[in-house]
Amino acid sequence: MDDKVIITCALTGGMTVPAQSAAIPITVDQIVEEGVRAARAGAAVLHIHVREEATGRPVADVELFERVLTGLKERTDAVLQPTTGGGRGMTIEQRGAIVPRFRPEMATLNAGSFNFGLFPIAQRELDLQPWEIEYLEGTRDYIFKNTFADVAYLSKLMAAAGTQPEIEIYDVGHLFNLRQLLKDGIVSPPFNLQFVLGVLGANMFEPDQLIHLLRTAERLFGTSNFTWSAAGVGYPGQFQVAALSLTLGGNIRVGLEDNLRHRRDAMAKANSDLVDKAVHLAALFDRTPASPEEARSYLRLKGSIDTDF
Ligand code: KMH
Ligand code: ZN
Repeated sequence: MDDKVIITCALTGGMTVPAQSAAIPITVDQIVEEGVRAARAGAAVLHIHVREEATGRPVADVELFERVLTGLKERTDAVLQPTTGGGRGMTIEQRGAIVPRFRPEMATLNAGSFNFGLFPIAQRELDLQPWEIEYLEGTRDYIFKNTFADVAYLSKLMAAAGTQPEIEIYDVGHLFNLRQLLKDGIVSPPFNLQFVLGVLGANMFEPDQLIHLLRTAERLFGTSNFTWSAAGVGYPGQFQVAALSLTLGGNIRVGLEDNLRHRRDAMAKANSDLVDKAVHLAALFDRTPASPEEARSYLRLKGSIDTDF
């Protein structure tokens, strides 16, 4: 994979509210259209959340997931990776329901609990709906709960469904959590890790932080026991993380779930703007986007045929 890079596009999600950008896909049709365009632009993996269609509020509605997953599967071969992280206010059962229902090739598995602060967004000059203010302000008292019991619960669902977890690591302690889960036989290598930097309450992006995460994973698990990708939250963090990940030989995640700008002075008009920029950046490092089939082989996925949607 030296000359390839797996680009994941996180299309929409619990990190943002609709008032921040008209480009954030809300309805099933919008999410599907955005996913198709992102895949055409070079994303091999589509990371998926759903939103209540009337309001844009992040929800864990299985019926909405079904419409998005089937809509995307009809039109793209990209790996479809639904979230089990969800958004504020969802129980672990609600978050995990997509796994036995759809038996996806891949789903996210968040490796630790932490504060998840979105409240600074409520201080900006935005035309926020009352629910958006409540959602953002409510994160002053929000813990993104991923206890050992939660991870074990989701991990068991994924093992039974043949779903490969993408393990989200936001801070170095999450790697030590993973080591304990490994010792307890709850997860097994090789792991697919996603280092996420820039969430208020976990780790911010500094080059040393990403390098420390990578070196710690190498030390704990051995270099051949995991693949990795990195995701930066916000701008310019999303592309700074991508550039460092490309430098270090990792894969990258971009998308409107985590960042709304594709240049300092320009909002992205679509997820594909962010994927386009990632493809151009990768080209500077002599890397071209992996195809969905190449991603499946590298990430050891079972294939889209063996899913229930
Ligand atoms: N938006 C990321 C910071 C998940 O969906 O499981 C969190 C995320 C986790 O994408
Ligand atoms: Zn997500």
